[in-house]
Amino acid sequence: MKPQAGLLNPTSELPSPFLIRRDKTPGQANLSKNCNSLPPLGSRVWPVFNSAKRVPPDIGQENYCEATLRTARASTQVSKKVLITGIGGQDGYFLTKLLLEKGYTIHGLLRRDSPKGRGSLEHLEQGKLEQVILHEGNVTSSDFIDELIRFSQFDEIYHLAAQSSVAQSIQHPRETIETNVLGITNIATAIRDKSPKTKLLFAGSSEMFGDIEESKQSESTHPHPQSPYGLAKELGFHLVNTYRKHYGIWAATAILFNHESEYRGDQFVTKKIIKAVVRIAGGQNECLSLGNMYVKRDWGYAKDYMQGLVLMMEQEEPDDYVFATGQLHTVKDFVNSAFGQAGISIDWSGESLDEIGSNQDTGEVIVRIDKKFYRPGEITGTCGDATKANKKLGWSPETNLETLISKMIEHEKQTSRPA
Ligand code: NDP
Ligand code: GDR
Repeated sequence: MKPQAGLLNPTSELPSPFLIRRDKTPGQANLSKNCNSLPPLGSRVWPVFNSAKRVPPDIGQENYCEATLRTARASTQVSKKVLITGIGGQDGYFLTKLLLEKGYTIHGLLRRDSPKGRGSLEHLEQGKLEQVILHEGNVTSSDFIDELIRFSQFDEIYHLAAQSSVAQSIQHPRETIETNVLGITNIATAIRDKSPKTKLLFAGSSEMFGDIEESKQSESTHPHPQSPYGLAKELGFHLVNTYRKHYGIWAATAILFNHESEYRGDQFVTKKIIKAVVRIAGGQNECLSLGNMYVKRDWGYAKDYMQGLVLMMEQEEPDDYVFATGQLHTVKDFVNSAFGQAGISIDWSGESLDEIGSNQDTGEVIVRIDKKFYRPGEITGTCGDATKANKKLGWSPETNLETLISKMIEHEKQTSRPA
């Protein structure tokens, strides 16, 4: 049977006192609630607490707990205990890998009944997933978040969980505002009231800036959001600032420009393009439908950006940083480049909604415009200035757009290959 990572139900549902599950990593132990019985597992069974890890019957629960608690306390002096919310998303994958390499004890929050299950975490190498302690719960539940944070006293929390699609936020503003506003509010408040030594890093977004009005957008650019998603991220940014300045907690926002990877969600334009390119280059008779191809984005590679987040968290003093490449490309540039890397050149003809892209060799139409993908309040261009991150953190992006596209194509070819 495939080994599984530890997954705990919301701690608020668990009877006290303590359950201590020893991690596979030598010298580390992970604490969670409930020692007297195994935690009730959710609808999906995660066989973490398999016989190998159960409390040995001959020791007795109380003694085992006390002994392991001592080990755990000792181990926290060398290994940081970190919570990543939204761990099953694109960025969660890269951040988990980076922090595991540092020897940290990683707790991850997954949404209960997520249609994606453990999402990108499934791609972690053999042996890594087993080191992650997974909690199932929703960032919108203040009771759950309070209890998790109060009990665990994390050293650091990376708050990545969000409804992250701008297009979805236009369709479903209420869900976006609920998740993206309540999530950061619950976490920051729980830290302030129940675990004030915990450092908090919030994944903010360039979407809060809105359309570009100067050459590049930096930490001092005034926000003008143009979608419910952008509005919610702006609120998160101000909330983090308020809690830092007035309530004394270590809290900071990473203002992230678009970053993509092999593990990008299917709803985003880069992944949508790559999937279609690989299918079309593989011989499928298909046409890629897109919205506005003339919008410009500053696309980077997710791993580079997560390295930036780790550097931010390592700072003594909390501060906000922009992460961006400073390079602008249109969606059409991305399309040309992706098809080009797959060996297909495109002839463009027509204008506006009638513009089409044809395969230069076969004449087949492989790209069309569909009005339904146009957005009201579209941000026509965003470009970031990461000078501060470069100067203060020594950060700079390592992966250019061509390399990013090549990584995405390679991954798509591997994973979409028929078994
Ligand atoms: P993803 O959408 O890939 O991941 C977000 C994760 O949050 C998903 O795993 C999702 O779970 C989880 N989530 C959503 N709602 C809840 C909830 N109510 N409770 C608990 N978990 C929840 O996003 P990315 O990894 O790309 O982005 C990470 C963060 O960075 C997000 O906050 C995003 O807004 C922000 N950001 C991202 C940028 C980018 O270009 N990637 C740029 C700027 C900011 P589920 O699978 O169940 O939906
Ligand atoms: P974005 O990413 O809205 O910038 O938000 P997305 O990939 O969805 O759109 C990028 C641009 O491409 C245009 N576009 C299309 N987009 C999609 N999804 N599908 C299409 O068919 C299509 N055709 C054209 C869009 O209009 C848009 O201008 C991302 C997310 O990761 C956010 O979480 C993050 O905060 C911001 O980047 C910075």
